[in-house]
Amino acid sequence: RSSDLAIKGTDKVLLDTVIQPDVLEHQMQQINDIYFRVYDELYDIVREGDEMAFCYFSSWAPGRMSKLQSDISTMISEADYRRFVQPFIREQCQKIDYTLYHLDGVGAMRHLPALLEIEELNAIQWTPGVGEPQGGSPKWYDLYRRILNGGKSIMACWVTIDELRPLLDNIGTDGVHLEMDFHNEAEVEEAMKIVDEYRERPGIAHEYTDDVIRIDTPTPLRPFEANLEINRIISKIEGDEERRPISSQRLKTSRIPGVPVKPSVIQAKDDTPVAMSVFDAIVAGNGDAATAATRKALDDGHKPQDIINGQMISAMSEVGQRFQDGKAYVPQLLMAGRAMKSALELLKPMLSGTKSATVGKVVIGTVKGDLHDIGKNLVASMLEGCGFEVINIGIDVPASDFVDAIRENEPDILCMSALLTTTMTYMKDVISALEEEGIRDKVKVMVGGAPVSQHFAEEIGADGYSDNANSAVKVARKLVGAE
Ligand code: B1M
Repeated sequence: RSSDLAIKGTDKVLLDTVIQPDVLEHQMQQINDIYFRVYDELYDIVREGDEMAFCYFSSWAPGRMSKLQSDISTMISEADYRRFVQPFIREQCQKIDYTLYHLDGVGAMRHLPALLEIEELNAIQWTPGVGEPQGGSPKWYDLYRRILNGGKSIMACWVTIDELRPLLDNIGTDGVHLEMDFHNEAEVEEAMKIVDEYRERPGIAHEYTDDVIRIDTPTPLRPFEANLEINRIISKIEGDEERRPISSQRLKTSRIPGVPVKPSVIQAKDDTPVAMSVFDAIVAGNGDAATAATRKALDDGHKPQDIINGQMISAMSEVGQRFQDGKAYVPQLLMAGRAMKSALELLKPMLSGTKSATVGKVVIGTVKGDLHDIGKNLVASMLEGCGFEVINIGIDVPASDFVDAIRENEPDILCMSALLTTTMTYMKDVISALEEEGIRDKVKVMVGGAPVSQHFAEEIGADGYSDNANSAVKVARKLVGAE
């Protein structure tokens, strides 16, 4: 959740999935416990009358309600989600009567099966994310059907008037919440009219025997309407009225048993680090083993530069490729970066002064107004792992600080990252500042981040763009003429 990221810092949370998973689990439980205490106190203040809660996603429920989410879900594997997220989301669903999970972006979609396993979860809100069509697009019909078939309601976001009828025709109306953006009153009325058409039709009668339901309608029903009607009748027959709030007292916390504990370093039986090659140790994200292997390679007579070029850089490329192919996740990339860094420390004193020690120098930062730093840090760590000297100047960086950093460090490349459509435009301001200061031609500019595109990069006059940490290295190498 956002709270975990804010308290500990995202990188630390992600690294702890590998380094100290038990501590992370314990902390997640602590946060959940505090969350419930605060929730109850706030609920008593905001509720009106006996039962009422209102949550961030413009939703109301006749009782305790909450929106749930996990911001790190997009960065971790399914196994890690089941261990570090699912049990805590489950506990929230059990203790809060009405719950709506914010499924954020295509990268989080792989966790849907784990979410659908949470019996007490009521609804899933789908947010497609940057660069994807919004919630009314046919692209998401199958996803909505999967969620509805899994027994949850859905919330489709930013559905347009034109998309409304096709959406309801394809997924029906049962369990469907709509969030729409309107520009004027007429659009609101039109949407209400369309939704009204899909409501229960008057004058429908039915009779049934043990195995046949006969429905009489004044006008023919469309297939989805017939389905809705049949479901309604079956519910009535079975006495299954509307879903009732889940009592918080009735339900107890449950944990998923049998999830294996990950070792923090790969160990031999006698507790000494396994002898690995530098390459394997970095790919495994094992800093101790990477340092030991580097020391051994030096003892065996290998030159520092050969170890870097022959093993370290190719190991980082391997992990980067796995990440790009969806076979490794952010924690693995961070661990590999750390392993590489600690091994590199050993070589640094032997390299100082040699020009060939680095491929090039880079200043990197996330632009002003933007606090997202995980993607930027991954790019930094990949660049570093692949032989660049990297000066990471952090997040929320104003143009003046970029200018100062360039003056001070004289890098070959200035790297800018932005994750918000509202902040990416600031990259242009930075480039303008470089021009005003007369240093634009002294440095190549490379940009990236989820909302940024090749087209945008060209439009603002950047020299390079990449959409992920792995290809960022290739682009950077090209920019410094190393490829
Ligand atoms: Co925010 N957030 N967030 N968030 N957040 C997004 C980005 C968003 C898409 C969520 C959504 O609506 N679906 C949305 C942006 C929408 C938009 O602009 N169109 C959003 C929003 C709206 C917000 C807030 C405004 C929310 C609010 O408060 N109402 C707020 C803004 C705060 C601010 O910056 N001023 C906010 C806050 C946060 C947290 C602080 C909670 C947290 C950030 C923690 C941190 O970074 N320390 C956070 C997170 C984690 C996310 C999501 C969930 C994940 C982003 C991420 O780290 N991805 C994200 C939704 C999502 O993606 N599902 C979301 C993993 C990372 C490895 O990928 O950063 O894309 P990424 O980096 C990639 C590539 O883009 C590329 O390489 C990386 C690795 O392959 N790359 C480069 C990145 N930089 C590059 C530079 C290069 C080259 C390649 O060259 C220089």
